[in-house]
Amino acid sequence: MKLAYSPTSPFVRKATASAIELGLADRIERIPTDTRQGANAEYRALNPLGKIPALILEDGRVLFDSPVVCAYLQSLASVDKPGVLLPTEEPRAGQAQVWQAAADGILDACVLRFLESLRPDGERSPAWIARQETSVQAACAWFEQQPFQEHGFSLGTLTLAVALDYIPLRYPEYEWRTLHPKLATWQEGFSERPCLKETVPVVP
Ligand SMILES: N[C@@H](CCC(=O)N[C@@H](CS)C(=O)NCC(=O)O)C(=O)O
Repeated sequence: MKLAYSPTSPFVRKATASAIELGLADRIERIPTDTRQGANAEYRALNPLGKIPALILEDGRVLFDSPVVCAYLQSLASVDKPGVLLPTEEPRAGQAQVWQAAADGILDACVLRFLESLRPDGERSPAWIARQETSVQAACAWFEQQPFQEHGFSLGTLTLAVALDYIPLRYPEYEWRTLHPKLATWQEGFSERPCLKETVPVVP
């Protein structure tokens, strides 16, 4: 399998960390793919949305986006490591799914805010930036009320940890550690997992 990859993408980090956690990392070849200026036609033939990650299977099928890639990896490990990323029993099953969605939403809002902040004076919309910031802040406040400490590892908590690590890179003004002490304490311990330590983003 090949993974369209960049060292800074938090969505790629989800997929890579999932593969490590499931013991599948050795089966994945990483293909450097730069989408920052927009994907080229060759890559869009694989993923028409031009986004990473995408997982290219040996039979030529291409899987995207990151929730689909991670679910596929979990299906490959269904015998050895069942339910590691996607638990099957409630309430953990639902928590894993909705927490992944909320943490993906934090990532999307951070990316949109950052891209807007790069636009020239006069084209930049402070209202749009504020809207993305509200999404990040509200989602962090919502997470602070969730029982993530008891939940253990899943794709939900993995994505949450990836999102919290990404906030300082794209929205450094938001002091989430000070504002959300339960999340901060949890993140400190959770980040010790090898799948997170081995995938710390490299920012040029
Ligand atoms: N929902 C997608 C988001 C992926 C995404 O936004 N990837 C970014 C890199 S962090 C990208 O490739 N952006 C290129 C573009 O939007 O043109 C997922 O979960 O995989």
